[in-house]
Amino acid sequence: MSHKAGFVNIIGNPNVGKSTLMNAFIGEKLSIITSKAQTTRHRILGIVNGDDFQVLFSDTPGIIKPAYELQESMMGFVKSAFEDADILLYMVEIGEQELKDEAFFKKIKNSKIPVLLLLNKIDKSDQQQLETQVQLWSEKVPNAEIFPISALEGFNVKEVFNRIVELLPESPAFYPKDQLTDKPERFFINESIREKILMHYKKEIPYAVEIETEEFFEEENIIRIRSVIMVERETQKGIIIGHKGSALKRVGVEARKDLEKFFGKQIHLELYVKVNKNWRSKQNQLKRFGYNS
Ligand code: GDP
Ligand code: K
Ligand code: MG
Repeated sequence: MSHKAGFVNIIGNPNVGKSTLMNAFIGEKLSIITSKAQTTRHRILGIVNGDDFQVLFSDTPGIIKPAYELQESMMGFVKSAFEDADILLYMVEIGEQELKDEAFFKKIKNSKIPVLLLLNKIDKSDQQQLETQVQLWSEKVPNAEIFPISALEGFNVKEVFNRIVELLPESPAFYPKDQLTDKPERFFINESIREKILMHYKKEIPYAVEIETEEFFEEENIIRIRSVIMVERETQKGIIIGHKGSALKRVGVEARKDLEKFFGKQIHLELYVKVNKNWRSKQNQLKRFGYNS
């Protein structure tokens, strides 16, 4: 029996819905989603297996102009997404004009591999606007096949998936067929905690935070986890903890609920906060958190 497999990379501006789409394809919450830009910091692989195919999706951080070391590294993940893909999913949202980065836009237009342009969030548009946008994008990126979709409501997601499978090259599987992702369990723990911090704290706080899971003990009926929330300054530590520990407690409770769903087991989650001065600007610290190869 012939077998198809390949890498499919999802790129686009921040907040257009890339992580929502990847989770819709996978059927699991692999990639965290919030309404804030820069929610996704790493390149995350999501695997969909069939009897005769394997699709390897990469969710990437949105395209931005790097302002500090962490962002430089994030854009490295986006660049690598161009280099090893078999199919590109270029996602835009209804009403968006064009990619902020001219160089990326050129790469997409000159792409040697198939490009599917996904016009997302059409649940927010009417027929008239939709037609205008499809026309606009077909002129801007003539090499792309255009799919209007709603990643959130699942509209046309199946059709896009079927087209992807059609376009996949003949190849054996790259990963075992029961594998969902290339990231270790600790990664998802860290990301669940970071998602709650993105949701509940304002301004700079979420961007100054990194999570490290120090302990992961799986017992028969429970998983015991201890994670540290790293911040850059003493003042941020106080904010994370909140009045009598109330803010931190909320993060812990909500993250635990998500993790119980993800692992299908009872979770005991212990969180504490530590100051790690200016980690975002230090190469060695970024390496430790997996941002540089
Ligand atoms: P990313 O930054 O490109 O990964 O975008 P996310 O997947 O994190 O989504 C950003 C925001 O857009 C979130 O609030 C999502 O719920 C929302 N969103 C994603 N897809 C859709 C969609 O199809 N329709 C609507 N209305 N909102 C969406
Ligand atoms: K986002
Ligand atoms: Mg994302």
